[in-house]
Amino acid sequence: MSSGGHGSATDRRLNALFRHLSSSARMDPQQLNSIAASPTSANQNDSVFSHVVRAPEDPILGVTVAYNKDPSQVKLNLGVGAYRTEEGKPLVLNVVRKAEQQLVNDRSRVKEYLPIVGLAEFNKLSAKLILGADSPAIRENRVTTVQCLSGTGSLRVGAEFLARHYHQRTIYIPQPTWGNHPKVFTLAGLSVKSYRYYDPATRGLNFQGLLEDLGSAPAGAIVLLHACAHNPTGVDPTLQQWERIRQLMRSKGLLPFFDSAYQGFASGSLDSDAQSVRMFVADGGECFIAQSYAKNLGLYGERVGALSIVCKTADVAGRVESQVKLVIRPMYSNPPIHGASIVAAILRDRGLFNEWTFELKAMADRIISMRQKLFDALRARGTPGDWSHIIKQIGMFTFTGLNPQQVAFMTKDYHIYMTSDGRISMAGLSSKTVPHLADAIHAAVTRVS
Ligand code: PLA
Repeated sequence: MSSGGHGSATDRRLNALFRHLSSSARMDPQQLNSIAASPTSANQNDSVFSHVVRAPEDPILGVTVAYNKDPSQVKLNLGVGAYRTEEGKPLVLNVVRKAEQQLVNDRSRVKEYLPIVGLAEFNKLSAKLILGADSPAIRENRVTTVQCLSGTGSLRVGAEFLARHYHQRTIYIPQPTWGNHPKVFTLAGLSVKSYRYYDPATRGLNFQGLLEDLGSAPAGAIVLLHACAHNPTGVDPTLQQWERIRQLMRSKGLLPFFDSAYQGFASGSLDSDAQSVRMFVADGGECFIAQSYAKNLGLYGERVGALSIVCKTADVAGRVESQVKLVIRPMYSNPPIHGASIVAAILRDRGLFNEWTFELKAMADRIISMRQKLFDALRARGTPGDWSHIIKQIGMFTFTGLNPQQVAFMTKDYHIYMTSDGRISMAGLSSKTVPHLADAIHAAVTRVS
């Protein structure tokens, strides 16, 4: 804390935290200062926290809170991206059950702390999964991988490292993006700007806007890229477009930070969904990758993920890892053992791995079939508008184009829960519930403008 550089990083973080808290509590800084200056209250029965203002629910996880409170029999939660079966039930993959059984049966396993960077075998196999088994970067020991708390924790640890050790503290995120991105990066001490990504007129990629915005970003800026199945739009660049993005970013020295939360969910293939990342690693340049096993292995609540940092040399990678450990140790000391052990058991065993790829493909295919069913149901009802984006978009979500009033109407009259930006989780839908959703969309579009 005594060095100048470190001190200013701390100040930035505190300022960011202050801005964040004062905006979410809707208080001006003076008000907060006066509260901080008078911690005790005149009345002994008053809590020292009586000034605390109730915060709004999270825009995504709060949808589930509202859904849980609704007593309706026909209610449907299409808010959070969580896979459901055709029966509308959460799914624990068979391969996960098998791996867990193995772990339970192995009496030699103990509950000791993991190292700060987590389970070594898990880290190695996670890097191979995203970069490819034959990746030269792995062979040359230029990649450091640390186990983190799912995708969110990996993003946060990577961002905190960058805020401390990287010369450019601005990160560009797509407009729109996952709602938690700006909060994670701001609180890590980075300054957040956005680049154009989605064009509401075409419901596709605003490629020109993207190139212009990244083209005018300052040299060295960090750029957040969704590796595949962009959330919330379901719109990904083509491979040719990725190549243009790569050339532009490398020519300007922009630093890629990939968020890979859906590997295998976009196409059903783990390798196809990693192509964007592998393209950037193949050119020998540096990049960050946050991986999540929440969706593709259905390990949501186990909080298992990894942060990989691809460096130019093994020597740099080793020093970077030593500093990442200093980020993690005071944050949560070391990561939990169970989820990472499940993943390692599956990735190390060819039989279990193959079984996983089948189950993953089945989940991806079910989501894709829901797209077709919903599209057909709207066509059959003659719902006004072009709904072809439902079948064109990729991954877990459809970005419907419904406005907040139409969403509120669908929740009130049809008990359908979704985020107010009109995003629906296709993974939460089933053949049985498609007609209800199509009725609701039809009514919203024809009755609410
Ligand atoms: N990155 C993206 C792009 C995501 O969509 C999500 C999860 C994460 C990271 C973080 O996932 P993890 O920490 O659980 O690994 N997005 C969900 C859930 C599925 C959420 O908001 O937390 C969503 O409904 O958008």
